[in-house]
Amino acid sequence: MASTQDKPGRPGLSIDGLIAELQALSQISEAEPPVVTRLVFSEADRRARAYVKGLCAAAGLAVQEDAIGNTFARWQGSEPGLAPVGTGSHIDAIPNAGLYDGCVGVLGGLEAIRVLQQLGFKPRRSIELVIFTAEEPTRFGIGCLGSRMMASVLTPDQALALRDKEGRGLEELRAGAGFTGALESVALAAGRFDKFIELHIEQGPLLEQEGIDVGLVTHIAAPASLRIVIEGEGGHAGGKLMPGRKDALVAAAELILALELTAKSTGAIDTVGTVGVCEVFPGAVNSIPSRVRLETDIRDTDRARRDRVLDALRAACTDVAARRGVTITTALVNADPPATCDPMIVAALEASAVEAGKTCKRMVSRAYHDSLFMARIAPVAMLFIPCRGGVSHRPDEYASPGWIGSGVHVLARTLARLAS
Ligand code: HGY
Ligand code: MN
Ligand code: MN
Repeated sequence: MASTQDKPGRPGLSIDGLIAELQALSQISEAEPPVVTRLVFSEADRRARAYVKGLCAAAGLAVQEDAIGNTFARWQGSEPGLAPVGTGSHIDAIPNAGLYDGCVGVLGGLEAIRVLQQLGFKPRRSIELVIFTAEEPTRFGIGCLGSRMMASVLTPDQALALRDKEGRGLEELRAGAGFTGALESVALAAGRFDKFIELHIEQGPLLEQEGIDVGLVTHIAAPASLRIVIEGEGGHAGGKLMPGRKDALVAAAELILALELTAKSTGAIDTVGTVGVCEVFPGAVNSIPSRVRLETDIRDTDRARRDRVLDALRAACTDVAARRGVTITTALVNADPPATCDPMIVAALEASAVEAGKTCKRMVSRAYHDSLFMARIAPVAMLFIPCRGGVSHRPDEYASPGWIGSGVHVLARTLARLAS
């Protein structure tokens, strides 16, 4: 059971099929391949879901979907009354993304199940593959919609209030994708899963730099997102002289720089701040911007340090508004606590890595993942594999078959351990 780079002559189980499936999934995109864009509830998302569900059914898994499309593919264990061991991730992708983020955890999780089936393993606890709806924040501005609702971190009413850029809500979009049922039914009770493990690319450079096969995640950083709307006076770019202008975009520029400076000056390398969305109105070259919307992303492994950056950014808004005579309003989209992975599962992953002859190290996850919310209802851990140059959220994101094979190998051994 291992990667395509098995030792010569050893009857290993190749993952060539998995690599082909990852490539096939990447072709299901709203953008021209190799660029992957796959927004939740888009036509591409629907086709991608159908493709993966087909693979699960072909593996003999019982597939179910909840009211917003979280998908559960179960390999029935010999004791069906026991809570299953879960694994999985997401297949939605931000614009201009790569093919490995999330998909390695879904198709790699499926491959781990198939390898165990081929080896004749019989699980006592069921093993359940999960495909989470809307891990990425692109559609509704908040990440992990599916796992937040599963963990009751986001209520049905809060979810119903979400809107995408075209003003469409969850009800319209989920119905359009064929998902019905009471939103209350998405919430899972604690204990629904005995344990949960997510396989994912690191989305950072450490494993590749240090030549380590797999990462054992001990903590998942705490993400926060603050929406900032700046309103000025606008006006004619030629007729309105510089004195007395109330230019919303120049005010926004000050805030963008303030976020960068604050994130850099906490004294901790784990603090990060990003402004990934800057929407300018009216967006005409000869019109002074009258309204700007900024979506900011602030993270840290330490919640209090992260919240100090949030507070500093709010203070900068007050200062810039007063000095420039613009109106600035802020809204906190989310400010989640970090998650601690379950030491027992981390130890099981480590034991599996050693058995498989793979090198490993404990590390934090700077990206957030659905495991951040699964940790509210089950013991979780994450297994990282390297990605080239640490690159992610770009079309040149890449994980080698050897790296993927190591991740699948260690995951399969650990699932077998936990499901026995
Ligand atoms: O942004 C994140 O950390 C994740 O990739 N959605
Ligand atoms: Mn991502
Ligand atoms: Mn991801």
